[in-house]
Amino acid sequence: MAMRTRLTWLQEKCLQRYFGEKRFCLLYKASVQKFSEQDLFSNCQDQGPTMILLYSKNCVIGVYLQYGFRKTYVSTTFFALQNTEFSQYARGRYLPASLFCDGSDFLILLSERTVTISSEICQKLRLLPPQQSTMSIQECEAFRCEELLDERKTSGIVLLRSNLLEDLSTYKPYGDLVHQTRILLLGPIGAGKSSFVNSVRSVFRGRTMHQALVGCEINGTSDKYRTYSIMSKNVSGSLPFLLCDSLGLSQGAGLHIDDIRCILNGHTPDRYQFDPMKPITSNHPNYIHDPSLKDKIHCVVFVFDVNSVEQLSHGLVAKIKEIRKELMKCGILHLALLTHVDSLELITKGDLIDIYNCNPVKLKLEAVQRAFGFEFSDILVVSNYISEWELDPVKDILILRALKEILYTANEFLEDFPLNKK
Ligand SMILES: Nc1nc2c(ncn2[C@@H]2O[C@H](COP(=O)(O)OP(=O)(O)O)[C@@H](O)[C@H]2O)c(=O)[nH]1
Ligand SMILES: [Mg+2]
Repeated sequence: MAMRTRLTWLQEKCLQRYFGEKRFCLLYKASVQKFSEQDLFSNCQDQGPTMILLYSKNCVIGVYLQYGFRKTYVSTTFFALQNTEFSQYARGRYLPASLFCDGSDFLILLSERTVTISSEICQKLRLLPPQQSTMSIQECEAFRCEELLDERKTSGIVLLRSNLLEDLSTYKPYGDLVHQTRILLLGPIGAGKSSFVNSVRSVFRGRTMHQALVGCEINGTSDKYRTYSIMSKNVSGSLPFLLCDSLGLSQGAGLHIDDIRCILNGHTPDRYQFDPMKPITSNHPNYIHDPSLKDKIHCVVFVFDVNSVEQLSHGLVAKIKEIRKELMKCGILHLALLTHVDSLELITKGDLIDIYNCNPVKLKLEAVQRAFGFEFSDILVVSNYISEWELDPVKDILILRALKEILYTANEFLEDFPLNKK
C-alpha cells in the first residue's frame, strides 16, 4: 500500500520553515506498517536526520533527531504544531531508543498508542494541560529529512541553466527583420520592472548588476523611458534584444496611455523624461517622426508584484485592460510576469525549482487570469536579484525561462508583421 503522509501542505511548509529547507521522505507510518517500536526502528535505522510525528486529536507532536536513529546519543528537539502555530524545545542529547522506554521524560508507547510528556516539555511546547500528560495518538509517522538542494539536484540545476543560456545564445530576431527585438516592460510602480532589467543583465554578465535604478520613481530618477542593451560575458557586442523600462502605471497619474501608444509605435526616444500630465508630442526635439520596425515594440510584458496583484485598484485594472485592448488592436503579443515570488508566504527555495506547480503560486496565476484574462501559459514567474552579491542558479533558471518565452513571443509578432502591415 502506498504511504502518504497525514500532514497537510501547510503543516509541511511550517515544518520546512523551522527545519531549514528540508524535504521529508516518509519512512514509516504506523497505520500502514504496524504500531510497533521494532517496525519503526527497522525502517528508520541509520537514515540520517529523522523526524517522528505523533498525531493526537488536537495537535501534532514531533521529535527531530539531528543524526537520526543511532545507537549513540544524538541532539534531539521536541516540537508541537497546533494548527500552524509551531513551538519547539531543543532538549539536548538523547539515546533515540530511550524515547520508547520507561523512565524517559518523553515516552512513546506505540503498542498502546500513547505518548507521555513531562510537565517541563509540555510547558515549553505550550501544550495544555501544562502538567505531565499522557495523550492518545491516532497515527505515528517517521521521515528522513533530506536537504532540498543536495549535490545531485544542484548539478541538475547548473546543467539546466547552461542549456537555457545556450538556447538563448542562438536566439535571433525572426527573419533578421530587426537587429534587436524590443521588449517593453509595463506595470504598476514597484512591480519589479527595473529589477527585472537588472536581473537579466546580471545573469548574462555572470555577476549581480544594479544599473537600472530600482525603487526611485517617487524622487524622479526613474521616470525616464530607458532602453537597455544587454551584454554577455561570453559574446562580444550586445545581445539581440533590448529591454525598455518605463514609468510605472497608476490609476490617475503614472504613464499616460498616449505615451504608451507613442512608445509602441516607436516615436519615443531613449531617455525621454515623462510628464504624467502631458504626453509626448511631435514637437518634442527628440521625437522620432518616421519610426521603422526596429523602433517599434515587438512584445509587451506586464510586470506585477505577486503579493499585491489581487489588491490593484479597480481603476488600474481597467487601465491595464484598456492597454491590452490597444495591444490586441495593433497585433502586439503580450505576457504577464510575476515578480517577488520569493517573498510569497511559505515559499521556500526548494519551491522555486518547481514554482509553477507550487500551490500558492497556482492561486496567483488563477487570480491574474481572472483579473486580466491571460492564459496560464502567458504568465511567467521570477524572483529578481535585489541586493544579492552572488548569482543563484535557481533564480537564473526562472529569469532565463521567462526571457526565452518573451523573446520567442516577440518573434511570433515579427513573423506575423508583414501581414499586420497590409
Ligand atoms: N523580494 C523581492 N523584491 C523585489 C523583487 N523585484 C523587485 N523587488 C523590490 O521591489 C521594489 C521595487 O522594485 P523596482 O524594480 O524598482 O520596481 P519598478 O517600479 O517596477 O521598476 C524594490 O525595493 C526591489 O528591490 C523580487 O522578485 N523579489
Ligand atoms: Mg523602475
